[in-house]
Amino acid sequence: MSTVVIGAQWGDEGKGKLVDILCDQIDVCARCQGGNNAGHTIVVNGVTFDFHMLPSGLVNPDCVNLIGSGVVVHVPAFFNELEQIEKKGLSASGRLFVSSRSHLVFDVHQIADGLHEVELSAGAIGTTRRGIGPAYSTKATRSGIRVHHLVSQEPGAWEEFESRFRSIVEAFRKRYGDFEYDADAEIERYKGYAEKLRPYVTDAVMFMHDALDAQKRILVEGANALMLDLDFGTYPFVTSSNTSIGGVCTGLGVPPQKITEVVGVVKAYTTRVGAGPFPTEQLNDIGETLQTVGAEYGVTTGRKRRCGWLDLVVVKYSARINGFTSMNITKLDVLDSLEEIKVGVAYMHNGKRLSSFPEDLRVVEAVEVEYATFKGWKTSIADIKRYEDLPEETKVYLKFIEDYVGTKISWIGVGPARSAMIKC
Ligand code: 2SA
Ligand code: GDP
Ligand code: MG
Repeated sequence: MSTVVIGAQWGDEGKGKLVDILCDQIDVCARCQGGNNAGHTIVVNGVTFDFHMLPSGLVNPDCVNLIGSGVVVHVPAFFNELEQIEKKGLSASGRLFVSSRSHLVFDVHQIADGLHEVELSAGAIGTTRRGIGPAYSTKATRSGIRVHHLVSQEPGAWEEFESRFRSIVEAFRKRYGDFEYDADAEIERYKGYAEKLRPYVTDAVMFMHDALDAQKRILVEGANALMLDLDFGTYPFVTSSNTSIGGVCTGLGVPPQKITEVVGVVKAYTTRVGAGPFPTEQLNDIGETLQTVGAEYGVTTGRKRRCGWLDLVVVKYSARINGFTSMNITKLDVLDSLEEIKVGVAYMHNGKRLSSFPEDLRVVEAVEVEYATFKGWKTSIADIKRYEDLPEETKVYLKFIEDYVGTKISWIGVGPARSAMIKC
């Protein structure tokens, strides 16, 4: 049985918290795409954990965790993050693995990420500058370095690593001109990392299929979200991986039939970090309230997140592509104080109602959003544990979402803590 958790909007819906809750009944937690651009905050017994590259399943001491082949791995960040969570009392010993097929992100990719953003100037994507785009492009041009290249003990392997590495640096120098980067020192540093990383490395295809054959309960933790998908998001204001359901198969080497559940995580309003169109954005008091009450800051970069109303055109588009079998509505408590709550239900363009999310960003920028308006519940729902106990106005809001998307709500988040989740 495998369950996939995917963000339905532009990220930061609260996937980490759901993954943590589900991991109670899970044997294996796997990441399939992205890198340390992800940021998942999990609050357990008052302790806050921030995960970037490591799977959130590490919070459960019985859960084995995998960084899959589709993930791009910055090795120094991997060890840094490991050290941070170990300081908070978690042990990853014997239950954290990295795919030998994962591509490596080097500091030179991060430098290139920054230089590219500067070059784009006003058209910058607003990346996390973690080198994600450059690392995936190195992979796509077949010049990349995979984990096995680094840790291999086969004759000639280290020489290949070195030569591939120098070619990567040279290519970026050709592209961006000279920049400060000591390639020799980096190669030396990676000699040490090869030894340090080797115990974590595994053949992730075997790992996943052994787990499936043994009927292990598997959870795949999506990073980023559908609207940041390289193919289906608001291109080019997207990340460089497939954040949609397809990324699970390509990133882990598992066939689609093995995916039994796909939970779409939907924030009760919408946020976005970085540039790009955002039809329901509220550049006013409402946006400010959502930002402040929802504490909407990037986990990786600390950037303020842009905020707006829930956009069901986006959620429906996301549900179709990902095949959500149910949804987790999160951060519903953030709407507690609002007099009225709006929800985007359609896009109008040149007097026509669009039938799906448009691919052309000029159109996305130009659409007029049609809203449905709901009465706010004006009371705290933070301590509510059962669906039946929610205010009537809240139930009306939730029912509308379910009906519009055509997918049932299985979980409702009413606060950041693990305990603040209603199971429907
Ligand atoms: P990148 O760095 O190449 O993946 O950036 C490309 C776009 O993808 C967006 N992106 C994200 N959006 C939301 N959350 C992300 N993770 C962090 C978090 C972000 C942070 O959890 O808060 O700390 O700023 C994330 N990662 C990438 C990014 O904003 C670009 O629009
Ligand atoms: P992810 O990237 O989807 O895992 O989400 P992030 O961790 O980046 O951002 C979600 C933020 O909202 C985190 O700070 C969570 O602690 C917090 N959070 C998650 N669920 C809820 C909820 O139901 N209510 C409130 N108030 N906060 C939540
Ligand atoms: Mg996040």
